[in-house]
Amino acid sequence: MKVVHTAAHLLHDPQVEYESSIAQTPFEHIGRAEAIRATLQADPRFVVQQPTQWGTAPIAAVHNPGLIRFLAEGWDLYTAEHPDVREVVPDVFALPGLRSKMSVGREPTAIGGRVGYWCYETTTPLTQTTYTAALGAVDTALTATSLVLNGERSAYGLCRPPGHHATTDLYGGYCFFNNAAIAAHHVATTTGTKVTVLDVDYHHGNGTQQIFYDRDDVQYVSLHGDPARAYPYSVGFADETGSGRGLGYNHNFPLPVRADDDLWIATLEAACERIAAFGPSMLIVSLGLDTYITDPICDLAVTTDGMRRSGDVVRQLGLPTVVVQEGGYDVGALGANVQAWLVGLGA
Ligand code: Q9C
Ligand code: ZN
Repeated sequence: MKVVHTAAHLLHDPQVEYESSIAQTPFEHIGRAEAIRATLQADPRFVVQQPTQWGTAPIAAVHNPGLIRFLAEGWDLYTAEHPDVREVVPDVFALPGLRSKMSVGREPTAIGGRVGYWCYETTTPLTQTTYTAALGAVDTALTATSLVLNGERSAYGLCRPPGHHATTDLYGGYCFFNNAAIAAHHVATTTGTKVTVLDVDYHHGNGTQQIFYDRDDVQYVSLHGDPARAYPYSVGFADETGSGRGLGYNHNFPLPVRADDDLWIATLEAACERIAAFGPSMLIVSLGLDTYITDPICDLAVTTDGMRRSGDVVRQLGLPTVVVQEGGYDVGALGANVQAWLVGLGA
């Protein structure tokens, strides 16, 4: 199986995240992607290549151009006012409740206000070179996608930073641009065919769901920790089924604490029935390994063999498949878990 990877991810290397009211070493760090690359490079079933560059047009087809502009210039403008800052985090969030009944949302001119207009939480710091790394992750997803469009049965994009929490207008959840959604939109619009995004990260992909919620050409199917207890808290409930033309094309499968391999696989099989009924031309998998039994920030109980079985269930759909890396924070097991999943898929 072809693997797409770029060293550009090393340019996103924040030293601190504010999580659970504590400043701590980030869970999402460069060692994650390096661990995955080392495992796959040592396995002759995988061949690693670099992405080509796609520019910002495919990103602007999915995201607000204002978000792209902010990520491109935000660090420079912020540190011009605050020279000692190494990573930018919002301190005021432009929540709709602040202006409800009174005003529409308007991007502030002050850089301190702009951060909280485009970012919705505190664990996604913007560093001097984060924008370049985020572009590299998009390039990685699109290059893996083009390999499959050109006839590969499957390909894996080792995207970092991840993407599925980034909405049309907002970044957060370690995500800047929604790599999987950009790839899915690219396929749907350039081929005129239906595409499914299957999201198996522990966390609900609120960004991907939001981007496609009112569309009938891209189906979104997600298994995740129940948002009543799990990040991103706001969406991911089973009664969110799409709106307008998109009604019936969004499927959420929230799971209880400590869900094990058998419950996970049974739920994945139910999800795959929805995919088969939709009949897409291509599958984009948002692959998070944070469902793993010893993941430090999640609470499901999937094993490495459960990862292999997951890939095998998806293989049985018989669809051209692009796998895009999302989360997974037990770094000691991360390479083996990605490898098991992709071997199950047929690497
Ligand atoms: N105390 C991905 O797996 N922090 N993102 C949650 C809860 C953000 C996870 C804070 C978790 C984001 C791609
Ligand atoms: Zn996750």
